[in-house]
Amino acid sequence: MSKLTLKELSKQEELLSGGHRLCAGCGASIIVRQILLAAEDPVVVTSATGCLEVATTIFPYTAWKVPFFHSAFENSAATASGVEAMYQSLKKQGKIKEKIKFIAFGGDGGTYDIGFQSLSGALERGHDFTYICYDNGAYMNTGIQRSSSTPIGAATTTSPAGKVVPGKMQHRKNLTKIVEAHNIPYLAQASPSKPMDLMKKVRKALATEGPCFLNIVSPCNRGWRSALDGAIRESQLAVDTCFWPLYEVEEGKVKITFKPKEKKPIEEWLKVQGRFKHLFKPENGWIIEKMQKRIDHDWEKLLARHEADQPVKE
Ligand SMILES: Cc1ncc(C[n+]2csc(CCOP(=O)(O)OP(=O)(O)O)c2C)c(N)n1
Ligand code: SF4
Repeated sequence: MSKLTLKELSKQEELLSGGHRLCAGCGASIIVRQILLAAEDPVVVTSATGCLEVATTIFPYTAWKVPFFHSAFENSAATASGVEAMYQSLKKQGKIKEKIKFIAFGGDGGTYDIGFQSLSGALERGHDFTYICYDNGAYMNTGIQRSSSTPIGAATTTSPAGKVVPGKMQHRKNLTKIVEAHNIPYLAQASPSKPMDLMKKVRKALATEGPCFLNIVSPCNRGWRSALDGAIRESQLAVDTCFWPLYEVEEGKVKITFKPKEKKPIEEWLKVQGRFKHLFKPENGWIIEKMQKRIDHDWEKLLARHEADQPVKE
């Protein structure tokens, strides 16, 4: 694994071409470009149905300059497993000499919910691949329905804020923690607002033998009801409020890779998104409090694990 430098990256070809149909300002395309730039070896990509797949592979066109498999909504990980198993067999037979790496993509709907069984199975079988969830917190492609990743209080088309409920009533699922329970060699959370951190994690994951997992916060201006040019600002606010901590778990050891100098209150992230507008009415303040409490609790736990896992300085 070679060292990542901006100079080296600037010389590389972009492997997701422009002209795809993702919305202007969509976080997913920024994430994919960063990932493909970080990959050192040739990669084969699979992707679950969702915005990323639908908007980059409109027949007869493709925006991908790497081999790409469209799986069903529920089985990006199973598809990657099959391709990886075939590669191992062809390598054994001497029919392939080249080193190839495998990346499976899924949105949060295709990962936290409907593709969870295929992800869990592939992680348990130990395939040599990296699964990447671009998490925009809802089923965006089919009209912004709530997923198990949708934050508490968010208005979506299936958890609309109104007289009956003030948005989604449940906390989001912590999938990164659930994936960790599979005891895989490497997993991390990343954000496109910290590209070097994100790309280092991608490089580490691809260089690691066995299953790896990255969960990446992915702003969606349609679903988040936010500014077209807000993706980087919003993903950084997610990090600075510790809604989306940047950390990795390598061989079971936790390391926080970015600690905000000053942890911002969650309101900072909420107020730039129209999907949380109603939370600022006095009668809904309790939801913000509840969310803040959960964030504080999770962050304190993560800090403690980080401290416990750092090598003792001599
Ligand atoms: C089995 C199945 N159920 C439902 C659908 C319809 N469908 C296509 S994309 C999508 C939402 C995808 O959401 P997510 O994975 O979060 O990705 P995003 O669109 O947000 O990028 C749904 C429900 C489908 N293709 N297959
Ligand atoms: S709806 Fe959201 S996730 Fe889908 S392409 Fe548009 S900005 Fe991206």
